Amino acid sequence: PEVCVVGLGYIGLPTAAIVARAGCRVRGVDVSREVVETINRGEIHIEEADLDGLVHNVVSRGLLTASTRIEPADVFVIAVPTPFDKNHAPDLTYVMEAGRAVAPVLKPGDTVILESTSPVGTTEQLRDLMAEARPDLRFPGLVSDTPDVSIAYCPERVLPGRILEELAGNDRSIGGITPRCARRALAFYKLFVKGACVTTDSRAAEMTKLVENAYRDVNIAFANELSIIADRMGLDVWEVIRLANRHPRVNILTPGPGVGGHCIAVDPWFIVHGAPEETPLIRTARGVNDSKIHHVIARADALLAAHPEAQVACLGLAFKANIDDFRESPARLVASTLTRRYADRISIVEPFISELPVEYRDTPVGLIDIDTALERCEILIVLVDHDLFRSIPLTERLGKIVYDTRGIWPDQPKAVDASSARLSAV
Ligand code: SAJ
Repeated sequence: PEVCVVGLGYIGLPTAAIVARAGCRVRGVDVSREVVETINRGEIHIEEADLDGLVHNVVSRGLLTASTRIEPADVFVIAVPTPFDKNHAPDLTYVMEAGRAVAPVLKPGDTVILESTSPVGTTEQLRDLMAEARPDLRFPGLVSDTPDVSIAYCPERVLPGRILEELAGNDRSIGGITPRCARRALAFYKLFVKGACVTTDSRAAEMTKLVENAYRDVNIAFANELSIIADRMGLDVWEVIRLANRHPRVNILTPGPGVGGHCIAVDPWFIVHGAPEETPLIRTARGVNDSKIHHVIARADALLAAHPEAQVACLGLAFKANIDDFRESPARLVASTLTRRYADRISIVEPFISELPVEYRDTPVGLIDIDTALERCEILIVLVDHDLFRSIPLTERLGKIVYDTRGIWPDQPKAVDASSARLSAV
């Protein structure tokens, strides 16, 4: 089939590239002219393992082309952002705009698949919008006879940093507006997915995606709450978790400076918004994870105030290890808050950038490499568990005052004075 992927971001571009590798002719569509030009040169605008080689390959073989215009195809995959507004209500503007743009080129036999994380009922709303735009076509769920087009929801569930591997390897839930729609979408995913493809209806598939990320958020909240409790009690949370996880049915996740990224910190709100009275646990977990950032800021602030002469290195700005993605990053918020208070003695180490973000423009804060930080700084604040930081041996950290919010250096001796001894246990 000819495939059109709408939205060439972290999900759309890798999907377009993998579908093209499977031998389909793919047109990728994006509103950004710059993104389109970059891809048509065989280059990429995001950092993701092995994606550059793959895109270069499929573009040079003519299998993938990018454009700002949607044109007729057999399968449309919509992978645009679904942010939330200031009241945590889902903002479906981009999804509906994509539907509005696809509708005019639809023809009988086409399949439209929504992949964007969406609140329950969105796929049906998308169907309604397209049905209104195209009264000449029969849409699924609205007619008793065979519809002209198929519409399905199939959420991505790939992990940034492992996108290509997981796009092909992970199982997929494929939710059709009708079972026939699900079968049509299934035939498409079978072209490039090696994992199991399980069919269901669109509402169940929408909820499944939200539930996966809410599950993760709730479990990280448990770990983060434990870290605050352990700090209060003067315990080493990493040791407690390591010991508890030896139980065959216990698997506590890893505390950190908070939950970042554009998925886990966002998707639980879509469930809360859909059932406000029935979601005390999910809502509280969000609150715990958000407040962990402020706990870390307060602890770091106390440490810096207790050592007024010390040079400080903040290690990492990304929202998690080994990626260049800074969206909703707790590390970035911690570092910029500390910068507002202690700009003259803070430096940042972030191997995934060559220039500090805008908030540092009028500050004396510098971006330094890890060797310079180890030479120059007495205080190290670990905010991201990049492999580069994890690999620093104890011999190079001896004598440093360390606040390790990610638990990457379990062998670090506790600092001598009371305030930092408690800190190193956080
Ligand atoms: N984090 C912790 N402790 C942990 C695990 C994660 O503090 O034990 C933090 C990370 O540092 C990061 C945030 O949580 O700030 C989220 O990181 P993540 O690696 O758990 O997840 P994401 O946001 O990169 O990707 C998630 C994945 N969902 C699940 O694992 C259920 C991925 O499979 C989804 O496709 C993705 O969201 C998405 O797009 O929805």
